[in-house]
Amino acid sequence: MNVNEVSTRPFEGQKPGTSGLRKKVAVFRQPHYLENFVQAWFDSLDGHAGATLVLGGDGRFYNRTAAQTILRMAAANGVGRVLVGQGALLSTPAASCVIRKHRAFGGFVLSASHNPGGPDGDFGIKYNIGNGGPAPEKYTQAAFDRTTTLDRYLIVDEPDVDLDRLGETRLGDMTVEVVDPVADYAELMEALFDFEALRKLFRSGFRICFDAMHAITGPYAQAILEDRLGAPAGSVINGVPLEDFGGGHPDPNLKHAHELVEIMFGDDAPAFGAASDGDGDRNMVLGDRFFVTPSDSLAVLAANATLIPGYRKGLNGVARSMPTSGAVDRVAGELGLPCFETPTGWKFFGNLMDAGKATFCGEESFGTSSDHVREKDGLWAVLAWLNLLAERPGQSVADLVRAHWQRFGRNYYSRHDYEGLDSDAANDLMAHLRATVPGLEGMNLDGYKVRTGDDFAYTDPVDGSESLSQGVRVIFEDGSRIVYRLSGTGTEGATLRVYIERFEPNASKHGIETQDALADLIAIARGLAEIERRTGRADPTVIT
Ligand code: VG1
Ligand code: CO
Repeated sequence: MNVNEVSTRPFEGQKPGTSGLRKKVAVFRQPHYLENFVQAWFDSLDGHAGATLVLGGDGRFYNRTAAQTILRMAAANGVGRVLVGQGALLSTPAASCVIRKHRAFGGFVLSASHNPGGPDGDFGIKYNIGNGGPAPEKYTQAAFDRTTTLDRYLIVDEPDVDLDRLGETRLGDMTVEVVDPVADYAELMEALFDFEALRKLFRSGFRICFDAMHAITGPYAQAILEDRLGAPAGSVINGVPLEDFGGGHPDPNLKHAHELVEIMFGDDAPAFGAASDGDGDRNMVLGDRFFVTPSDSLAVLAANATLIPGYRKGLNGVARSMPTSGAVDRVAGELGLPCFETPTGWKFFGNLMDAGKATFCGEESFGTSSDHVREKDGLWAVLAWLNLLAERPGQSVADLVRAHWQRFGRNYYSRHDYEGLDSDAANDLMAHLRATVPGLEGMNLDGYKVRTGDDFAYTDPVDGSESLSQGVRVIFEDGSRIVYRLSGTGTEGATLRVYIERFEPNASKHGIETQDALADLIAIARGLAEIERRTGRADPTVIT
């Protein structure tokens, strides 16, 4: 095996964000850029020599090139075996599944998730540890520290591996096994959900529309929903993964999944609609002319979990990210389940799930999953909803959600994103909030009395690690909240996220349009942060 030691110099800014390192493709294509980052991982990890790694990505532009580079570097760094998805494909939840099932040491997932792809789009890479989940902060910090001093990387001088043919090959002293990207994942889904009940549901004429948005979930949805469960042909739309996602923005929300939204809000809509994102970990759930907020989705699934075979015994607990609405907290309260509040990003759920403290976890950003893997899982959420609907014949998605509100109350909830802001202006705005919000305690803002104002800090209940400055919160006496934070996944300027929530126990007031129900708080949120004056933006770019 011919190992080359290539000399290099550190690149600035290789610090992983909320979910790995995300940059423009042009940045990743600079000579040595990807190699440096990957070498920093090998240098900071302990125990990968001779071990098994998993590799795959969402199929976006540069996915294949990056996969070949990582394979050559893995061989040079002494990795024993790499399981790689055919075509260098693996959805994020499938990568997590494969790592766990094959007891791999860890894995690299190539994805920039919901960010646009193509030569002018974004690329990304994240490292997952042996539990199948995103590397916690102590690992990402160590890898980042290493990027700042790196002066060489190791790579073998070997031809490309044929990643389209299933089976084993050698690359230097390392074994490369090309695996079916769908098989292990589909088998896991079959173990959790009542596939027979789902087949019966489709035989009864139940119609769905699943929008894969030309991203990675297409082959998974096709294999599971249409081939195994018998959903009518054509139930999966935009099912062929494309390197640029067909020019779209593979983010399953009401703005970007507009084709699905038109179908579900049009005449003769199917009973159920769903979409997933670039790497398959997000989901949006819709009923016939009805949108389910991700926070409500988590709460409804938690309240009804025992209807699903894999969760018949009940949940150990639930967890949500801090900005996610408190809808699931109410379910936990009533069912007597522990409920955890973590910072934004799936990596914070891993310890809770490993310790058996949380079974269902969710984020307001269209992420829901359980401890079957250690990532959020779009198709899992879709199958969970379908399983509930199969157990509640005659009830629509809207019926289920309205009944849920009636029982637990409704958390009106919305997120307002201000994208592409000047970074300095956005940082100043956050600094202003950090300085002023603690002083608001006890004050009355347009009829809302402030209970607390702080910057969210988290101490992991399992390993005691601390994460500071995870979002500025203004919490009112009636439980309403405004949360501000800057995105850690963008690649251009800064994105300010403002999360607004109000609880409404009274069922006769559950029919208000969300933005109207939150109008007072939205005005307070804009005023407190001086958004227009500081950013020049009168309105958000995306409302979810
Ligand atoms: C966003 C979401 C966060 C999610 C993260 C990764 O992060 O808010 O909830 O975990 O994306 O999701 P941020 O820092 O931009 O707010 V994915 O599907 O992009 O891996
Ligand atoms: Co994603």
